[in-house]
Amino acid sequence: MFKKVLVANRGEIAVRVLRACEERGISTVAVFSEPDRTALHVRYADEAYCIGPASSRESYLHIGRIIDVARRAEVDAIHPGYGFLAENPEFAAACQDAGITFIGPSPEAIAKMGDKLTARETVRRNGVPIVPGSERGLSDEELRAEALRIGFPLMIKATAGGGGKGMRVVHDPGDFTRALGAARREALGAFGNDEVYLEKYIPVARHIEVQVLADQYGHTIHLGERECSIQRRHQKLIEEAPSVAVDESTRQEIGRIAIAAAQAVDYVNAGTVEFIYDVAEDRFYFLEMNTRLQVEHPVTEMVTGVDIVKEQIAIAAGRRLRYRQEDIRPKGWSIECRITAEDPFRNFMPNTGTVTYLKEPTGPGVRVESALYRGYEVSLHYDPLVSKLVVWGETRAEAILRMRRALSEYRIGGIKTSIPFHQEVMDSTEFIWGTFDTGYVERRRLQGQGRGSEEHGRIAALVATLVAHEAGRRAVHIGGERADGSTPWWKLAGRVRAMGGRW
Ligand code: MV4
Repeated sequence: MFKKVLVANRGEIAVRVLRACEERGISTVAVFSEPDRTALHVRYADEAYCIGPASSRESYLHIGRIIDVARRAEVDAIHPGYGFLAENPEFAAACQDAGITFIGPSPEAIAKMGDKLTARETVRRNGVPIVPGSERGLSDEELRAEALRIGFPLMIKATAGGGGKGMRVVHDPGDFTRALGAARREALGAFGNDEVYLEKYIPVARHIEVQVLADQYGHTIHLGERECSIQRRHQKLIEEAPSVAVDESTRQEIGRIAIAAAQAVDYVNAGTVEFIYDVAEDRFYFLEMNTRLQVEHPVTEMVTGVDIVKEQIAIAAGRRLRYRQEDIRPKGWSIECRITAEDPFRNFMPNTGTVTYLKEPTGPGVRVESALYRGYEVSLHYDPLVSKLVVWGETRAEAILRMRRALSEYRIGGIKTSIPFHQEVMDSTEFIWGTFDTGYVERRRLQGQGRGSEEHGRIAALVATLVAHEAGRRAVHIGGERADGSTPWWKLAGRVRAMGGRW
């Protein structure tokens, strides 16, 4: 096992990885930018080194400085967390060249999945369903012909893109040529590469992803799915495991497909295979594979009992997977709310300030992954994510009720956070019944009353038990919402009676 690991990240994820090292008896090294000198990850690590000024380019993205510190501190391995250098094949290769283990997949696997056309083509050859679309190396003229074959609406996506960057929907054949030009220019500006491809557009979709783990000996397992459809401008806000849209046989099927996708690139370590679920057609398609630990990994940990970060370290150290697929038996339900330093009443405007008061929730089924402390200064240099509130419950309803309780206990003074947004979601019918799709956040208007001021939210959540647990079937829409998306409790009661449920 490694003796010393460097964590090339900041914030809550750096702390998360340091905790895994601590449990494995591994010494830890943190790196930090000048404004992060007093950050929690710096205090948690055994040693910490400044790697530059606030600018990420000059600190957390600076491969040379990080490798220098790793050499100086004589670490065996580097964990990249998520974001920053986590999916940079040059960084993974630079670690290798310095004789340091990169806790993640090979540079080749990262590069193959990072190029979205290569990823599509590679997984397709392994029997993975992909959205009907175009292949590589087509001229604008040939793409236009392809567009007519695929049909409208369609999407133009940047080959070097991913995560929603460089995407465009085209509804009308007359708009295609202009959109293609604009997409190419945008891709060139953002990624230095103007290659694009086409996909049939899926108008009503859910974002569902499968966690995989693969060791160095060809053993690959999946840990079930996460539902990530509650997002805004491609930033996920709430995730849960499992998904109400996935039944047991579908779970096994998309699990097998996720394993096939990973094996197509000889994947090693933890990764996530992202699917788009076509609600109208009831079909799953591969979208992309994220070759890193994800923000939302805790919900999978809560339902499977697997410590994904500790497994990542073991895999990188050459250990065999401790689990066979049959050992993975998800239990209960987990939900994560991303707490960001954004004002949900001002269009999620990022805000700055000093945390003047802090009381984080605890109690049964509550887990907080936080970088916050009293005196912490939120700046605009980095991602606004400051904390993740994760709950577990026996049923989805219990998880929702726990989240409501934990959100109401969470007190953060001095900065505005997204907590009021989460409180309203926990009261909304669409969320409680699980009938949402990726358009959910855009459709809603935040009411601004903050936490559910009425009893109906709590009752609605209780009622969800009958759907998620007792009825054991996919969510159904009940209708009758108020303008704020909540539902009068008597309508829920009537629905439950109609379903033959207890009230
Ligand atoms: C799509 C799609 C519909 N049709 N592709 C967004 C993230 C990136 N991984 C791929 N994404 C999507 N790809 C096809 N062919 C819908 C999404 C999508 C999305 C699009 C617009 C607004 C919000 C979205 C949320 C999740 C997924």
